[in-house]
Amino acid sequence: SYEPTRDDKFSFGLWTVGWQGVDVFGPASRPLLDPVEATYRLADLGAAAVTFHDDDLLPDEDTRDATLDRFRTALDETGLVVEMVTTNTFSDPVFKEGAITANNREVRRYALAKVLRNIDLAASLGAKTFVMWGGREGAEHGASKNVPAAMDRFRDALNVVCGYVKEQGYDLRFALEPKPNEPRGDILLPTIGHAIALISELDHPEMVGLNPEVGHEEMAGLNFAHGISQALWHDKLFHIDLNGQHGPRFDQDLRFGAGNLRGAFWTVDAMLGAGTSKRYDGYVHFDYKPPRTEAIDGVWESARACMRNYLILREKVQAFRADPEVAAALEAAGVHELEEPTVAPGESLDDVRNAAKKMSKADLEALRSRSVAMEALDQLAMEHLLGVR
Ligand code: GLT
Ligand code: MN
Ligand code: MN
Ligand code: MN
Repeated sequence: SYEPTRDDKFSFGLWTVGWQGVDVFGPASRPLLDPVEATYRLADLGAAAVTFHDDDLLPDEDTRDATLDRFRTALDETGLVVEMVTTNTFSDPVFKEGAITANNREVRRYALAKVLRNIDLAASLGAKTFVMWGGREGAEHGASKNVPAAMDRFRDALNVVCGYVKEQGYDLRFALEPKPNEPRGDILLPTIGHAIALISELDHPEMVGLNPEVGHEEMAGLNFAHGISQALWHDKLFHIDLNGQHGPRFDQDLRFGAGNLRGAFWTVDAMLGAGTSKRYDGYVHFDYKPPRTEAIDGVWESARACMRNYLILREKVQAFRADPEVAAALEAAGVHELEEPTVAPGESLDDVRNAAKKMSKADLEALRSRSVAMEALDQLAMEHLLGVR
């Protein structure tokens, strides 16, 4: 039936369905969508949670309190929760040259104050994750950005916000969202790997993880399933942004399942642990943009499709992992052998050297010409995905 339930923990950014279609070449193609109304609609469609930027929900001071009241009522009436909050440190031209890593110190302090205010709001709404996407942290010009100094400022800002959350006793963790480019020519922390490396330099590394987005890694030509698998290994997959992308080009933010469909299959497999016990158990969050061509009916259809495609792919992945022929193919490909340490406990490196020395020419030849049987394994996955198994 592929009907979402609250147990599926689907979550949407209010800016996703709320995107009016403004792009580099033209103005809005859709009218403004009231974020509170969007909350009711997403609940009807089967979502369990919503997320937002300060500016999505509360664009001006005059209406801030009234909108917050209406929003809290919507949460009460629908049972939806706010699971994540993020700060818009990219739209206002004040952030044109960066926010927490802008060269201009006044801008950095203004950005930090905006983030701190939004942390208080996130905590008051019960959010557990606070995303930081540094879309304007970066450069277009050589020599215009001292990258080591920018890393110092990034580190300092994260240390400050972590310290603040601890001091206030909030139950909130931070998730960095990497992106290689757009809107800046080159963005700092361009990939999952770069972000993980910065986290290890922090005062409270346990409080900071990642919010990887499918399209952002694929814009860099990277394998998203591998990226989140490594993040899981580091215990850093705090949150996720699911969407679709057709390879390295502008950020398409397609609905989940569109674009690289095989990648989406392996993404769901990785989220479910890829046959291991390390799985992602957070909210299944969609960050996409209903294409500018669509009217409001297409907006709701695309939101429905994100969840539906996830449920279809989850079923396919589970069938793949439960298929006895797949179990045999995994065995034939020696996949489980990798779980065995290369040097056994108690063995010395001389044991390893001696074992290598003892290998005959024939032993080596056998290894060189061995079957890895991976085409067969991959074809089984393909056939599950294509619906013929
Ligand atoms: C912006 C960006 C997204 C990020 C949001 C979080 S902002 O919409 O394109 O990828 O997830 O701040
Ligand atoms: Mn994107
Ligand atoms: Mn995102
Ligand atoms: Mn986006």
